[in-house]
Amino acid sequence: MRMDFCASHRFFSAEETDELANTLDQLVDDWANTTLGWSGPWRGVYMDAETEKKAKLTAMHDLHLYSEAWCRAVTNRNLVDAVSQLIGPNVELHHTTMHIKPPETGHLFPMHQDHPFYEHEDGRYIDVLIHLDDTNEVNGEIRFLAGSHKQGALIHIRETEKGSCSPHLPTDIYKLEDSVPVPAKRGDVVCFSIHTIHGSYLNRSNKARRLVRLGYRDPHNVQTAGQSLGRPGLLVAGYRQRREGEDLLKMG
Ligand SMILES: O=C(O)CCC(=O)C(=O)O
Repeated sequence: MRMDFCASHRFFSAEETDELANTLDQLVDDWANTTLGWSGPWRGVYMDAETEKKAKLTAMHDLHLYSEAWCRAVTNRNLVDAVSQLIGPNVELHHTTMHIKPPETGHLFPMHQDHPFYEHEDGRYIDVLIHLDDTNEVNGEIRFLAGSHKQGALIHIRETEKGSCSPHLPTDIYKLEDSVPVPAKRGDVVCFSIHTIHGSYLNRSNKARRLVRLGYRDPHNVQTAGQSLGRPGLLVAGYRQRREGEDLLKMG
């Protein structure tokens, strides 16, 4: 699998994808939250006032702790082997996160790296998007800035005069219109680096656009801040090599 700035592939059969999609819908009914999503001045740049009030995101973390189908997905042998080719041989699952753009005004993502959301010491970290719907320019397919992972971790805007906001890159320098669309089919998997700059437009279709992000890292790539800091994850490929003086994992 070639990794320039992102790579796309199929790992799940139609039946497996149906099961994942149905379970996702159940998780939405039972557990997920629908909110305004990310905050920040970028909302006024990309949306008029009326759309901005309506734009929402349905999200939840760690689906694999709630569903056996998603637990099987994160340990899918072919998927894990592919991630292992990119950052292996040793691979640890860090998180899973559902992103659903509701119909008509489903949440836009300004250009950003994922690094500020779960900071790690180096680039041995791969994000994997599992698509549960076909994506295109109408429902807001994922878009990448080609070659951007080579810049490493960038400083993001996190504060405005109104207080803190969701990390994002300056909209006058990093523009959605300069990014490369990566439309996908239901069941497709798209992989990219924690340092790849990406974003997506609003969902303007009359159906939800559903995907789940899986984060995998080299177990020696130490997390320094953000989502699930300090929590050990499943070792899905290889072995957790013990470093000089390293203690056993702390689970609590
Ligand atoms: O769901 C999307 O369109 C964007 C997702 C995203 O930005 C992310 O997973 O970091």
